[in-house]
Amino acid sequence: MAMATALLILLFVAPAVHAKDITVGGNSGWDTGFNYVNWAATQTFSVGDRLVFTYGGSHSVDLVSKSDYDTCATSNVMASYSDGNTTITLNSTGSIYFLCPKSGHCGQGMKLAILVTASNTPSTTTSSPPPPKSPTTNTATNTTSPPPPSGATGSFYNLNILVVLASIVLAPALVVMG
Ligand SMILES: *[C@@H]1O[C@H](CO)[C@@H](O)[C@H](O)[C@H]1NC(C)=O
Ligand SMILES: *[C@@H]1O[C@H](CO)[C@@H](O)[C@H](O)[C@H]1NC(C)=O
Ligand SMILES: *[C@@H]1O[C@H](CO)[C@@H](O)[C@H](O)[C@H]1NC(C)=O
Ligand SMILES: [Cu+2]
Repeated sequence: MAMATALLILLFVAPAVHAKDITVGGNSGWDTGFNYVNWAATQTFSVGDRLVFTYGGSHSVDLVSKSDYDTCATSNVMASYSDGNTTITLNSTGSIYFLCPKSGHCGQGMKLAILVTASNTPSTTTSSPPPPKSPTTNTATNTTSPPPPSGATGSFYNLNILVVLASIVLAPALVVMG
C-alpha cells in the first residue's frame, strides 16, 4: 500500500517537474531594448521545455544558424514565425539561435542564443517500471501448453529461496512475538 502510494505520488509530481514553458524575456517578452544574453544566463533550458515568444506585429522570430546569429544575418533561416505568440519545443540538446529579422532589431540586441541540456528529471523508466512477467498468462490461454520455459523455473526457484530466506528472518521475530 505504501509502495503504491509512493508510486502514485511519483507519477503525479514527475510531469510537473518535467517540461516547462519559458517565456522569452520574461515580462518584457520579445522586444528591442532588452538584453537576451543576460536573460538567457539566468535560465536553464532542457529538452522538452517550450520557448514562448510573445511580441507585437513589428517583430518576428527567425530560427537561424550560429553564423547568422553572430552577424545578424538571415541567409540561413531554418524557420520563421510572425504570429505574435510563437511556441518552440526544444527537441534536442545543443545550441539553438534566434533573431528578429526586422531591420536593425538584431543589432539592437533582439537575438537569442540558448544551450539546451538533457532533461535531468527522473525519466519514465524510474517512475513506471514494467510490470513483472506473470508465469500464469501462458497456462491461462492454453490448457495443453508445454511446461513453462527455464526462465519460469528459475523464478520458481528464486521464489523458493525467498520463502526460505523469509522464514530464516521471520522465525526469530515470531519466537519473540510468541
Ligand atoms: C500563447 O501560446 C501558449 C502556448 O501555446 C498559450 O498557452 C497561450 O495562451 C497563448 N497566449 C496567447 C495570448 O494567445
Ligand atoms: C520539435 O519537434 C516538433 C515536432 O516534430 C517540430 O514541429 C518542431 O519544429 C521541433 N522544434 C525545433 C526547434 O526544431
Ligand atoms: C496450445 O498449445 C499447443 C502446444 O504448444 C499447440 O499445439 C496448440 O495449437 C495451442 N492451442 C491454442 C489454441 O493456442
Ligand atoms: Cu524585432
